[in-house]
Amino acid sequence: MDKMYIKDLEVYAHHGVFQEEKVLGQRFLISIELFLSLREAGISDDITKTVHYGELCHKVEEEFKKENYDLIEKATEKVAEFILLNYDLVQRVKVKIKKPWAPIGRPLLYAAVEIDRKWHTAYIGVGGNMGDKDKNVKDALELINNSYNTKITKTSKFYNTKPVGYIDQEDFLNCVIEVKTLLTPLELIRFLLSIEKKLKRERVIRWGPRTVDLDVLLFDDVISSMEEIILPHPRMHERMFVIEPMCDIVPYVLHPILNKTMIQIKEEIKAQ
Ligand code: PH2
Ligand code: MG
Ligand code: MG
Repeated sequence: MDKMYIKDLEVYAHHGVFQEEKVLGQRFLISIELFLSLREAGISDDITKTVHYGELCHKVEEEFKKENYDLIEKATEKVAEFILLNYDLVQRVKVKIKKPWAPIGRPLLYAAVEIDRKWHTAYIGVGGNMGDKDKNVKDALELINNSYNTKITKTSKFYNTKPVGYIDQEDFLNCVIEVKTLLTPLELIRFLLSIEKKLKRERVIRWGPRTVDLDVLLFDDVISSMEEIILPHPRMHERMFVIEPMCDIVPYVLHPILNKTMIQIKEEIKAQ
């Protein structure tokens, strides 16, 4: 991927743990690597097809001075987030912030942190079989989309499905969505759990009735076996109520372990 660089943008600000840093302030050096395609601007010579680095520097400075933080970690996180939220062309960003004059009673060239942040693509399975199912599912989608750092980019058709697993319950309404998110897998799961709670989901019977169930199916190409987050979702490839709607929105996406497309998986389930 192409890149654009800002090196050592000098900004005077008041971040720091020590009182004198908060009061007196000091100089910070901000370096930025933007990952974006420069091809269109390279062909057309059109500034609107790229990032205006002069404007970016002014905006970053303004953002960096808006609030004072104890930690350069926090100030750096805020800069990265600001860029990803405000520059649609930018997929990924690295931000490094140096403090060359940190008052630590020792001479040093600088103290610095560097972070690497990007928009992730995740697929979420949505299902519900209690109360007003259509409303519950739509409310869940709205709550997801109302967050500033997770946005729905595709929505499948809605499907009425027979319960799978624990059979003695009402039919489900199911769909899947594609989102772009700045969250980590664990943060995304916790965010979705908080929405399930808001919509009054009570976990009584495993695989039993629920107002709304939100499962992370895929997160980029991440493979994870952590207790709180197993990726890809361990049963997604067995479940027509997941694979059929996946085929609506991304038929050719690959399951990163099985190395098969959603369409191939659908054909396999059908054959069983
Ligand atoms: N979810 C389950 C178990 N069974 N069956 C259908 N049809 N739809 C679901 O969303 C579903 C299910 C566990 O999450
Ligand atoms: Mg589930
Ligand atoms: Mg679940």
